[in-house]
Amino acid sequence: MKCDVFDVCKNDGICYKFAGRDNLFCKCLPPWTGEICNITYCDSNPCKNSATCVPSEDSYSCICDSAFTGSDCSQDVDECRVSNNGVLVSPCYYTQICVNSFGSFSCECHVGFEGFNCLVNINDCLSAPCPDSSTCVDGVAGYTCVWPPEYNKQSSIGQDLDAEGSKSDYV
Ligand SMILES: [Ca+2]
Repeated sequence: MKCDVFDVCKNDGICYKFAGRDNLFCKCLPPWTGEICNITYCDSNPCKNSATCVPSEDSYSCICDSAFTGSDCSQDVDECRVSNNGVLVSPCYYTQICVNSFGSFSCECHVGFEGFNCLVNINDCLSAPCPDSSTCVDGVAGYTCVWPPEYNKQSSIGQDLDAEGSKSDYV
């Protein structure tokens, strides 16, 4: 076999043939390796949980999704126990309950809030609970009907009696 007859070495590897020997030798360009430079250290899928594998000359590294950690991204991140200078920083807003799970977390929202991290104050005015001439101002699990001055009426506060906390999973 001769180097120049076949495209023996893949991925721009350089082919050598030593005088007096039959076999060819490929010098691969990183991150390619193997006899004919057609494999990398990522080919065995060493990174877990949809992580991105980056091959190098003699190894690989994994870039983890934010929900996972560890050199091969196989460990769950406990999003409920992330600390910033020793202070726990919950991803759930307004002191809601955070529940960690493998690859995710969920928040149990207080009454009147919703959304994956309970940041959304449910709009209690959506059902148009106030009389026509007044203006509805959204509150937390409730609303206020505000009357124009010419009506000489006190604002009235309404409560959403059906309101309850919601549980939302972050994915
Ligand atoms: Ca988690």
